[in-house]
Amino acid sequence: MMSREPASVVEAFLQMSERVPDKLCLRFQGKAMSYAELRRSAEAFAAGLCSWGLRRGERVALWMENSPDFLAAYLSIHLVGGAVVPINTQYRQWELHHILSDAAVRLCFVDEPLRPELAHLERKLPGLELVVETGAPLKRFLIEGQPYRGRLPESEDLALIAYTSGTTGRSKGAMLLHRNLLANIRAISAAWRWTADDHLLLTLPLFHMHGLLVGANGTFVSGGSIELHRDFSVVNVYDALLAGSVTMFFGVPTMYTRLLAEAGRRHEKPPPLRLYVSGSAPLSAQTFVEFEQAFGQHILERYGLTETGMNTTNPYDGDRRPGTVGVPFPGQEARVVHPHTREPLPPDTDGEIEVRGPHVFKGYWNQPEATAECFTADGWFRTGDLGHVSGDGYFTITGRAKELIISGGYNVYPREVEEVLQGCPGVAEVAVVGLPHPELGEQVAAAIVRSDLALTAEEVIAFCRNQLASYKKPRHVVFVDALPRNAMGKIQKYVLSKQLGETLR
Ligand code: MLC
Ligand code: AMP
Repeated sequence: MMSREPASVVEAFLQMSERVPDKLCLRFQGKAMSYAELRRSAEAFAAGLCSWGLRRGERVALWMENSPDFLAAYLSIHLVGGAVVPINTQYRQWELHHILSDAAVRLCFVDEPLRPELAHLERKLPGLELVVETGAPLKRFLIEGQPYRGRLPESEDLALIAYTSGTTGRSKGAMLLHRNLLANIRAISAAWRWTADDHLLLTLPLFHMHGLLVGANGTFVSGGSIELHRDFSVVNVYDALLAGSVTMFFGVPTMYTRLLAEAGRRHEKPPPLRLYVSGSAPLSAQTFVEFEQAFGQHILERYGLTETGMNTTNPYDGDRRPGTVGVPFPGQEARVVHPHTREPLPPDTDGEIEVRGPHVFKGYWNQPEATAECFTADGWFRTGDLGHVSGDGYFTITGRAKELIISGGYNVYPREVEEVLQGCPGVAEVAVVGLPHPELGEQVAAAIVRSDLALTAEEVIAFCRNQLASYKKPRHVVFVDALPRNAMGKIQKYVLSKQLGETLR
């Protein structure tokens, strides 16, 4: 049917499903799905969406845990020309209301247990016309047996709005086009030698870039397969590695720390994989070395961002240097510039990392000013990450210009937590910082000046959990008489981090 060069990942997937219909695409909870079966499932979603009246360009949210339905829904939204808005299943009222209203989502697919959380919000979201929960309502929504014959998305069409970077307290929607996703996954697949023989163990959440745009997209364009887990359980992952059919594993550093601990509890060592990849947060050189000792393999570390997908990677062949994030993917550029003059810096000099290439997003949804600010005149994207590049081209990330806490590979923007805690009864002032954590990398800590001295740390945490994703709650709450401020009255976060760090010891 189709022979043109695919303009989107979904088109590449359709071509694959025609070329190798019976090949394994996905295994989930012991059940296997071929390319043709996943396609049929995606077409049932697509027919449901068309019959309901979804128009091209409209946004559909996915608020679901990992499952074949997630992937079928994702593919179907692209089939019919819609844009996917993936939402972290830990999000609560504050994040949900913002994302669903900001992106003007018309329809949301949701896991049945999460449905009540949305029920509270629906009357405040008149634009959200339909919520389809898994189980019987989803079965009624799907229209089986209708191959999709409509127009496929073009490369310039909007594929996805991913919410990120809440530097202003509210997250911004990063708009990724089909051509961004396709260019990036082609570069990744080439760099990592991804082939149809690969079987990827995927336990990362599909509602974030790492799981969806690397793990799933890479499989669809290479013709490989996924061993999909609902979430990361170290025991299940270790068992799956021992079983021997997996060729690749992608994780965040916390997963590797847990795998190391698990290896210490087991007698058997998994057979070697073709590739272990780490990203989304810094992998310590210590974990890299310990993993080599315990598993006999060099983890390949790469560096990415929601706005850009994957930027740099350690080499597949050659020197994987611990503590570095490697070199730009093929066809993409990266450089280090002076944070103020924006002039490129010589090797080994710290500055801000900028990236450019076909993978870089179009801009922030409905935020022309924020979009203009993050690009230079000649198209470089300012990552907000600090670092340097070696004489032979390896990038190292040394810090962040943006205020961001990365806990277990999840991003927490202090401003967002501060805004929520500011509304907590008994809180007069609050400042949130990241402190080191042995397993999560960083943890959220809050310093609070109370207006009600009876307020407890437990109440603060409970308040936060009701409003925000649970991983954003402070793990450490310290009540102080005053926040450290400079002469201009600005809170000195570095002083606070030091003070709070001392209270933790
Ligand atoms: C869960 N919890 C966390 C947490 N994850 N707390 C802090 N940081 C985290 N990362 C909390 C929950 O809120 C809950 O608290 C308790 O821990 C147990 O929850 P859980 O679901 O059982 O957690 P667990 O399975 O242990 O999760 C840990 C994890 C997970 C590492 C497997 O966080 C994870 O999957 N991280 C990967 C995130 C990811 O994909 N990032 C990529 C973003 S894309 P309570 O109090 O409710 O019990 C990106 C770009 C790029 O950054 O470069 O890739
Ligand atoms: P997000 O906003 O979720 O896309 O997170 C992107 C941020 O994660 C980047 O700006 C980096 O700060 C961080 N990040 C991703 N990969 C790495 C890595 N390998 N090492 C250090 N930081 C990373």
